Amino acid sequence: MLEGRILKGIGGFYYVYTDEGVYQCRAKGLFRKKSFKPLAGDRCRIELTHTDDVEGNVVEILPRSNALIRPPVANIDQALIIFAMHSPEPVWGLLDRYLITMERAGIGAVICINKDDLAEAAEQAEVSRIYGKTGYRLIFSSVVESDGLDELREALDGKVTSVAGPSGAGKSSVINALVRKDLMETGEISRKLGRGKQTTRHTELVYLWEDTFIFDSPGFSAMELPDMEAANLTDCYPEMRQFKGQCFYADCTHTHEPDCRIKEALDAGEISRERYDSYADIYKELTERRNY
Ligand SMILES: Nc1nc2c(ncn2[C@@H]2O[C@H](COP(=O)(O)OP(=O)(O)OP(=O)(O)O)[C@@H](O)[C@H]2O)c(=O)[nH]1
Ligand SMILES: [Mg+2]
Ligand SMILES: [Zn+2]
Repeated sequence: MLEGRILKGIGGFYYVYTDEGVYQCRAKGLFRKKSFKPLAGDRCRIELTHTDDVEGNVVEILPRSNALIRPPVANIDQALIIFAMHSPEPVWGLLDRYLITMERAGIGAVICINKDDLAEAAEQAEVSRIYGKTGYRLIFSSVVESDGLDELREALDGKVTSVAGPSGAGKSSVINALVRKDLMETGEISRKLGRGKQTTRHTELVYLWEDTFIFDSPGFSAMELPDMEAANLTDCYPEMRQFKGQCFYADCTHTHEPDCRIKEALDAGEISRERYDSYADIYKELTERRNY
């Protein structure tokens, strides 16, 4: 019996990373019957077999510390959210939605803004202004110019990190640059659509170095908000959360009330206008959703 981590599940096979190497395994009928689906990142026990088509059987999935639906991964320590400065153009509202999902899941996030080589210094400063006060670590990178890679390596070291971001942002390219090998397939940006073409099709856990793994996943262009009360949204914006309980009204929504500490912070530049607007948009969406 060996213990390992599921790297990926494709076509009924599970590829399990162990100290002795990677084994191609089947999951026992047990899982199928209970409609339990092993996820990439699951820690498991395998039994080695000696049949022709498989090397082992996954006989047990160990308890998960967490699991996400999008991307479908288990046991992650943090999320790395990768957006591009250009090509595809960043949609910050989508980044905010992903951050909210991670806040709800209690998982820390690092923001990586890739393709820095395509942007002017002023554009980088603009992104820093919007996200610099959020408390999230913000790393600018360029695979083309090998920028920011050491900072990324440091942020990932010793952790299991899930990567997310729009198709074409350069998720697989960044992973290849980190391992200094063309491990993951990368794709072009469609000139006509101005976005990526979903080059990565499966979620896969990649071994980077000792105790350090990263998930590559297909990009997404929409992110559903978690099921939550609008009143809890402030908790999902770290730069707003710090002012909790400091508004005049205990149930202040920070949208129209007087003596609002969040509005004061906005005026003082402690919260960026873009992040505040994103809060207000999503707040509205959450209240409207509850009326259905
Ligand atoms: N200029 C520039 N291009 C980059 C950079 N990083 C990646 N690219 C290019 O962007 C394109 C898309 O990169 P991928 O790594 O396939 O993007 P992805 O996020 O994995 O996309 P999906 O797998 O579809 O989700 C490729 O043509 C890369 O060569 C960068 O830092 N600068
Ligand atoms: Mg990819
Ligand atoms: Zn308020």
